[in-house]
Amino acid sequence: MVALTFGRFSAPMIFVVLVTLCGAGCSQDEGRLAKADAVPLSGVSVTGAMMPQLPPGQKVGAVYFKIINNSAQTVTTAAIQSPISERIEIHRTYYDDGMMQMRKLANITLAPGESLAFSPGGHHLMLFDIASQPAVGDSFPLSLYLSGQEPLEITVKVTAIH
Ligand SMILES: [Cu+2]
Repeated sequence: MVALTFGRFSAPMIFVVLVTLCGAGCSQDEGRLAKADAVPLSGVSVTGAMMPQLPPGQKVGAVYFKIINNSAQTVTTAAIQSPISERIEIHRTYYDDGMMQMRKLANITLAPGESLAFSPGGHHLMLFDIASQPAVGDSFPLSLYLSGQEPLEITVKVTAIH
């Protein structure tokens, strides 16, 4: 009789205990995984983001910065957005017969530990159809999406043309 009662209650009790343990342990793990998918990789950073001020009448700007991948995984750019431009491309300057040319790149990929400087004469972001001329000293936001990650939110400072 005692054994039967024990048997009757033990199954649900164990079930509850397991669910409770799992509720604490498992959901935390799931939360961690979900976060790893959604949060910007903490090891990827962008520094020194700047755009030389556009000459009067010009609607195309170049943005430079340095991106560093100190995360443990290879990252690839997926999309770049900014409220000041509907069309942003990754370009690389090269010289053909002494003539400066630009090539559009689909994306850039950085292995763990790699960094890449976007700088005049090299890689840059090209922002087309900039509607309003930002003044020197102004800044604007730019979202850099890395595949499978939340975007890196970058502040681009407008600098004087040298
Ligand atoms: Cu360009």
